Amino acid sequence: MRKMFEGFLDAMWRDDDLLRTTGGVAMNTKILVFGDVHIPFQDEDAVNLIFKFIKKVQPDVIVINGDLIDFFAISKWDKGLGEGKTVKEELEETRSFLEKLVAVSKASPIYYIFGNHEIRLEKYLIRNAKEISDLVKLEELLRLKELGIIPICTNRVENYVKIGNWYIGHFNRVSKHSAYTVKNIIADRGVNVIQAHVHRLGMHYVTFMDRTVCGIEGGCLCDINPKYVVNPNWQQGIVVIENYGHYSKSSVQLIELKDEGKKKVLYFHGDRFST
Ligand SMILES: [Mn+2]
Repeated sequence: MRKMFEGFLDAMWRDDDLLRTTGGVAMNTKILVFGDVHIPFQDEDAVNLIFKFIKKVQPDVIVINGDLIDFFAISKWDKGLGEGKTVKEELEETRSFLEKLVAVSKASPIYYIFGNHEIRLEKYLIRNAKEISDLVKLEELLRLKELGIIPICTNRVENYVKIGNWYIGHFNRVSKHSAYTVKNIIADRGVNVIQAHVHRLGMHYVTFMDRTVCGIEGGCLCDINPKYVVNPNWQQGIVVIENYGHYSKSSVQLIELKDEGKKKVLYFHGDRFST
């Protein structure tokens, strides 16, 4: 059983925790959430656009919301599709992505939530080399500590972080249509969620007697026409939470990545970002 990671699941972020982390910048704190890059099946243009966005906007906190790496070679799926990158090559590409992220960004903390694809490594080891499975850890293979990136990997089913009143995670739930997944998560759990995993964009709100709850599906940054899926119902995007002094008053934006001719484009506060 993997050691609990410093109790992050239990840790409640208080506003002053973030104030400390961001050097006392209470106003206009920005949290960027993106996920499902699926290296080596990333959309290079989408990834380059996000790096450009980060460089300019400089979020205070970044959450990589799972499935950054695909681990195709050790999946249970059929490998006869000619995709063929080795685990080592995938790890090297993922490490380069993280190095670049740290180079362009001053964000602190940067969380890396382990999605079902990261968990593939541990499951593979347990199936095939159980006796030494606890000797190999993705966070160590990627040398996350050296980069100052915090892995969230306490659970083999799903992982999340709680920042303010937002639960940001790679929840183990999928529905067929946009926003249906978060509709179901909200119904079960009654909290604000930002879900990765489904590769769709969607928002769903419910107003209860005492509060309004919001669920967001944040899209993906992978190639949305890969060889291994036919005509997937996927969209690319990111999420930005902006906090004006208190989380309960935070504003959240779902930002779609668009194709304009051969360019990948997104709009944020009237600025146009383009590859
Ligand atoms: Mn996933």
